[in-house]
Amino acid sequence: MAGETAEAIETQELTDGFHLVIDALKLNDINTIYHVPGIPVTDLGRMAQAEGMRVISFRHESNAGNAAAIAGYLTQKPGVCLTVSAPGFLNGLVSLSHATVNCWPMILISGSSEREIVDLQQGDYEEMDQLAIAKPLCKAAYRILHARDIGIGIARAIRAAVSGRPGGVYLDVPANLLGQVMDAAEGAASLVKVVDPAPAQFPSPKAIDRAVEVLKGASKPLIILGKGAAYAQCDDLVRQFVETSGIPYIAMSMAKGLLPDGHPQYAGAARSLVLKESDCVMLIGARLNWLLSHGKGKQWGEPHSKKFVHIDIDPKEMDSNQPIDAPLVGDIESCLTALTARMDGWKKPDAEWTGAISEKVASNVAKMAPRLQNNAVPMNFQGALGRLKKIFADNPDTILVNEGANTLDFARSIIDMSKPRKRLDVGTWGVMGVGMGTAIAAAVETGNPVVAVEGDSAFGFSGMEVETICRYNLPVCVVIFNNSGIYRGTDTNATSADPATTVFVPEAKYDMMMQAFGGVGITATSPDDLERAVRDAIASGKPTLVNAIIDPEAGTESGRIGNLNPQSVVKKK
Ligand code: ADP
Ligand code: TPW
Ligand code: MG
Repeated sequence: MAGETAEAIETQELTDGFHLVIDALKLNDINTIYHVPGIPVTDLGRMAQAEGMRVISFRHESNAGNAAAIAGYLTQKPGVCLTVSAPGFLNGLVSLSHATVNCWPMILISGSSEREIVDLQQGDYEEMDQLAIAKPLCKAAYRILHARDIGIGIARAIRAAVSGRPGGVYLDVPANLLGQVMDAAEGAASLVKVVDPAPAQFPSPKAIDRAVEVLKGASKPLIILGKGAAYAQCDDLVRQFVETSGIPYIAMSMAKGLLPDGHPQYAGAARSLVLKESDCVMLIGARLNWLLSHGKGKQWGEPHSKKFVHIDIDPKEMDSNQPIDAPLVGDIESCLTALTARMDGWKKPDAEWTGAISEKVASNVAKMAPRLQNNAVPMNFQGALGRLKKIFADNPDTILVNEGANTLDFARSIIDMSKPRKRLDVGTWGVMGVGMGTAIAAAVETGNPVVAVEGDSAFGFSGMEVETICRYNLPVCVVIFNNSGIYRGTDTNATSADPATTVFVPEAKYDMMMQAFGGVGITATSPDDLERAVRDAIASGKPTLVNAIIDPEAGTESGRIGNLNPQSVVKKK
C-alpha cells in the first residue's frame, strides 16, 4: 500500500519533455499542430491531442508544413508543423523555406536522433545533422538538449518567428529530450509566456516628414498594397489611409480584398497604365521583386524619374532594386497611424490622373465581360472562371486557394476578392503543391468555406490530402481545372512511345479520388455544371471535388510568365 502511494506521488510530481513542449505551446496560445506521426514524435502528437490541442495529421509533411505556413499568415501566430527525423524533417523544409521567403511565421518542430551518435556519425536510426541543414533555410534555428530549457527554447522560437519581418524557425528536439523527466513544479516554473512577441516598430518623425513631402510633391501617385499589409491586420487603417489620400492603388495577389476589388480607387484593371505613368509609387508591405519586375523596364516606363515611398518592417528591403526616396521603416500600423495624422489639408490627386485610370478600368472590364459569359464546351478558363467569379461575389467570406499556371493567372485577374486575407496562393516562389495544405489550414483556422481552384498539375503535388479533408470533414471544395496537362494538354512526343513531358492521362477522373474517401466527387463539363456543383458544395460544407474539364488547348506556356522561360538557340539535327 505504502509503496503504491509513494509511486503515485512520484508520478504526480514529475513532468517530462513531451508535456513541457505541449505546455509551453499552449501557454503561448498555440493550440494547433500540423503533423505526420512517427518515431520519435508519435506520442507527442497523441499527447497534444489528449491535452486539448487540435492536431491535424497529414499524409505528407510538405502539406502539413504548407498548412502551418499559411496558418501563420492568417493568424500572426507561428503555425506549428511537427515532423519525424531525417526524411520527415527534409519533407518539411520546402514549406519552412516557403514561409521564410513569404515572411510568414512558422515553427518546424522536428524530432531528431541522438546527438552523441549523430555527431560521431555512428549510423543511428534516421541519422542526420538536422540543425545544420535547416539553418540556411530559415530565419532562426535552435536545438533544445535539456528539458529545463524547453520553455526558453519555445519562447525563442516564437519570438524569432513573429517579431520584425516574420519567418520560419526550426526547432530541433532530439528523441531523448522528450523522455527526460524533471520535477513538475520546476518544469512549470521554467515555461515562458512571451511578452509582446511582435513589438510595434515606430518610424522616426523625420522619416514621416520626408514621406509626406514626397507624396505631396506627386501629381500621379500610386499605392501598391502587398501581402505584408494583409498580414499586418490593420485593415481599417489601410482603408482609411487609402481613402483619405485619394491615391489610386493596385493590390498584389494575396493583398487582393484588403480593400474590396470593386473599390473606386482600385486600378487593378489598369495595371499597365498606372505602373507606366505614375510619378510616385508608395509600396505598403510589398517588395519590388520579380513580381513587380524589380521596378524596372518598359513596364515601369523606364527611363523614369519616379519617386518611391516604401513602408516595410525590414530596413534591408529599402533600395533593394530602386533607390527609395522616402523609406518608412516600421510596422505598417505604426507607419500609417503616423501618416494619417499628417493628412490635414491633404490635396487628393487631380481628376486628370484618377479619371484616366477610371476610364481605362471601365474599358478593360467591359472588354473582359463577354469573355466571362461564354458557355463554350469544352470549357475555357474565362468561361469557367466567370461562374466562379459570381459565386465568390455572392459568398464573400469564402476563402479562395489558388495554384497552377494558367489556372492561377486567370483566376487572380478574374475573381474579385472583397474581404482581406481571403485569397491564398503560391506566394513569392510560385510553389506548386501548396494547395491542399493551404486549404486545410484555411478551413481549420477560420471555419469558413474554402474553394481551392487548382491546375491539374498543381493539384497532383498534394492530392492525397483529399483523404485528410474527408477524415476531418472540412468544408473544402476542390475545383480541378483539368486541361490534361501542365499549361496545356496538347504536347506530343515525336521520338518515342513515351508521352510528352507536359501531358497527363487525358480527362483523368479526379472526382473519384474524393469519392474513394467518402466525399462528393463530380465531373463538370459545362459552366452550368460547374456553377451548380460549387454552389452546392459551399451550401452543404461537405468535402467535394469538382473535376472541371477544360479545353486542353486553352492555356499558354507558363501562363503569364512565359517570358521567364530561357530559350535554347541550339538546333539539333
Ligand atoms: P507581395 O508578394 O504581396 O508583394 P511581399 O511578400 O513581397 O508581398 O512583401 C511583404 C513585405 O511586407 C515584406 O518585405 C515584409 O518585410 C513586410 N512586412 C510584413 N509584415 C509587416 C508589418 N507588420 N509591417 C511592415 N512590413 C511588414
Ligand atoms: C514545386 C513548375 C509551374 S506551374 C506548374 C509547374 C509544374 C503546373 C502548371 O500546370 P497546371 O496549370 O497546374 O495544370 P495550368 O492551368 O497552366 O494547366 N515544382 C514546384 N513548383 C513549381 N512552380 C514548378 C514545379 C510549375
Ligand atoms: Mg493543367
